[in-house]
Amino acid sequence: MNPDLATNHARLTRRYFLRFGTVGAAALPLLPWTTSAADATAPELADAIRKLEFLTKPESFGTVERGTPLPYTHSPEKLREIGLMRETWKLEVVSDPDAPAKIGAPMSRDAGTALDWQGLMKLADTHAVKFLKIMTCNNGGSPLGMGLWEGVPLRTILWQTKPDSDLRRVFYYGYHNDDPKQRFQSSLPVGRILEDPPGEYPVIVCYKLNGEFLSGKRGGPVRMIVPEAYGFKSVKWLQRVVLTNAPYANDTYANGNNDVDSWMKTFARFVSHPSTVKIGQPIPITGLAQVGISGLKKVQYSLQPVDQPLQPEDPYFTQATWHDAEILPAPQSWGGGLADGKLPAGTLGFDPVNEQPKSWPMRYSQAHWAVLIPAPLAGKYHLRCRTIDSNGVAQPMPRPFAKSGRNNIQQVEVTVAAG
Ligand SMILES: Nc1nc2c(c(=O)[nH]1)N[C@H]1C(S)=C(S)[C@@H](COP(=O)(O)O)O[C@H]1N2
Ligand SMILES: [Mo]
Repeated sequence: MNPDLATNHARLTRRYFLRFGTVGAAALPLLPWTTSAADATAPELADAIRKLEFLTKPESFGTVERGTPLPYTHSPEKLREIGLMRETWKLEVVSDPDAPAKIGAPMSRDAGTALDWQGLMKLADTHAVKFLKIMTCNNGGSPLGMGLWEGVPLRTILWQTKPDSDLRRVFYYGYHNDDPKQRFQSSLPVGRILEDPPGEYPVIVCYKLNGEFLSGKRGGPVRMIVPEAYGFKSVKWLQRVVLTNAPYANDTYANGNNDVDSWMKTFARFVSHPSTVKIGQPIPITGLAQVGISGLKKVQYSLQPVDQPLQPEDPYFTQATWHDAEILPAPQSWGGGLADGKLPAGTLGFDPVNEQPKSWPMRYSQAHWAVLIPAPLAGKYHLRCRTIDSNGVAQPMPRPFAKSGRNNIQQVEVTVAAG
């Protein structure tokens, strides 16, 4: 790459980010991020950053759903009958007849011991937790939405069944029109439910997204949320948990050739970029990075003239010239429809006193990033972005296989017009 471009880039980046963190929030009442975006040298980038919203409004989420009809589209009478309204919802937690776990107190509809909404809310009074989690389909090109999820740890409910022995795995599924072919199920090792590795959040039986009760479309009244996993583990319209001595996964997604034991991966995507700029103009770029199990150290971009292709034997573009973008700090206003844009007190991962994140970026969440690319020569370019995780590994390594979560390097075309 043109060495002038690199030097120029360093200078511009320094100037651009000189005021990073020094601009008072008071001076930027409308900006969700306290960054150098207010710098008059880059109004285009300031505009693009202003448009970023950290949390996704529930109605703006992408959706992956199955069912004919979709369960939440039934009439209100039918929804009441099938337990897809809060007043009639019930959760069964029972032993697997095919590989029984020994439990002392099954929670079943037949015995009248299933957990109902009131029971769940009673548990919520003392056990509710909330945390940030990005929802991503492992087969999707980019995340479906970023949420603040609230629920009761599944283990709190599991212990109520008085499990004794022969319990190795937990199967679970939701309402499926009483048609076995429509059942969408997932599973976890029981150890993951009973114990959270340090720094990890519990698997929750979830009833709120961004402070509001879950809509039917988002999986309400109650869905599972598995913090570190791709979306298929977070079963919607949850009604049945089966405690089993079976040692294997029975996930519906296993039938689709998916890796059902994949932690979320770290990868970058563009949010905004121009497709054409005039010569002499810098290129304002914004993006997001999903923060997977190995964290996020850097986001980088590369601008490669289309007529100077890289070696075909370098599918991950490791030989390209990569420059750092700026990872934005935690937002001042979280968006997503939260009142005042504020996260509620007690959100996991935040300091209870100063209400700031204990670390940033946070795993299984996202970070936004931005960069103003110095004006390049006229021509057509491939613009790419990638992450470097906290182990120093560049995307799409260390796990490049698509069926454990799609994390290919994104490429877009930008034209720098001569006249
Ligand atoms: N009951 C049920 N739960 C489900 C699904 C489904 O089809 N039925 N799809 C799953 C898949 S594959 C994904 S990626 C996530 C998507 O969650 P969202 O639609 O709330 O964004 O929901 C999961 N939970
Ligand atoms: Mo999915």
